[in-house]
Amino acid sequence: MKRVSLTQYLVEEQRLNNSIPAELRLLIEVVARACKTISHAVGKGALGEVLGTASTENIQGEVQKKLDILSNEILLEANEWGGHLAAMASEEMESIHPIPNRYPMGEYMLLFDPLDGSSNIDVNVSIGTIFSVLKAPDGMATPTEKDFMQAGNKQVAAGYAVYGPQTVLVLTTGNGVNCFTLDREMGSWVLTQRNMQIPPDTKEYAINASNARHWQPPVTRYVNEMQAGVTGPRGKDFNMRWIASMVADVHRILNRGGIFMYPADAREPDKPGKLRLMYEANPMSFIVEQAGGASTDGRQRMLDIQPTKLHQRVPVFLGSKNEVELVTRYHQE
Ligand code: AHM
Ligand code: MG
Repeated sequence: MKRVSLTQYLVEEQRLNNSIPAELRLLIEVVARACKTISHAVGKGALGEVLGTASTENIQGEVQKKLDILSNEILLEANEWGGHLAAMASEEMESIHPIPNRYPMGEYMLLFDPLDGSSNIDVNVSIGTIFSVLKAPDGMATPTEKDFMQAGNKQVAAGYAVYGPQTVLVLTTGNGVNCFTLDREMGSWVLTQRNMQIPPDTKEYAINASNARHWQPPVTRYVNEMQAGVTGPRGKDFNMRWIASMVADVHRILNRGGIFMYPADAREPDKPGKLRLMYEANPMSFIVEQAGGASTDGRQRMLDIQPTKLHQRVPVFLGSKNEVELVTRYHQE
């Protein structure tokens, strides 16, 4: 089998579809290289002294793990010097990170969740990195948080890496979704799945059911109907999976369908859900839509939401199209 590397894929994609200019290619390759470094650190585990908790909290008031901080630093350092970026933003940093003056400024802006699935780090369950790429607004001089306030439909690229039994990188630049597997011996990303497609129907759902008593009525109705199985209104049995790493749950859905939900609930009424719009929901929604799936906040298309805050939270319903449409209809009724 002829192996296609990430670099070859990006070059050919630019030649064929003119969709990946050189600066964006550099950006994607740099992010992919950083993910390789993170994968290496994750793989060392206790031997690399990377497990456990740091003594700090992030802007969301969550206790940071050592690997959260390390992964954030790896991504920042890798992306500062290339001249492809104007600024970065991350789940682990309160405000945006402009490119230091000593480097040239580029036209893209990068957002990331450096290590998604933090609760799984110390127990050797799949975790990952999520990233989203926006273009800097025309005429931007000094980047500010306001420049990042662009709807998800403005993303020019998005992707995630999963550090699991295999390390994979899933990528879209708006022309379908492709998956690359890290060849650990050669240190290279090899194209292993072209044009991933999410089947429109599914019998599998993912939600943290321990929050059931806090759900809003449309979510309770939707889940109850699935749980009623073959004798209920849906007329079929469903299966449930919850990895507690969005990257891993989404990766399963890209491979065999399913719906992933993290609704808003009554636990913390002033927080609309747990997941963050700009570096979790938006990149995943771009990927899911590019693979033929759908993504909403329960009421409207995720990618059309106009962000107002960098760390804004949002309810998430994404995956197989017909299921996302059904639960969204329940919210609208
Ligand atoms: P993180 O970015 O701090 O790791 O939090 C996001 C994660 C998602 O990956 C996952 O879907 C969710 O939180 C799990 O939440 P819960 O602990 O409620 O199961
Ligand atoms: Mg996360």
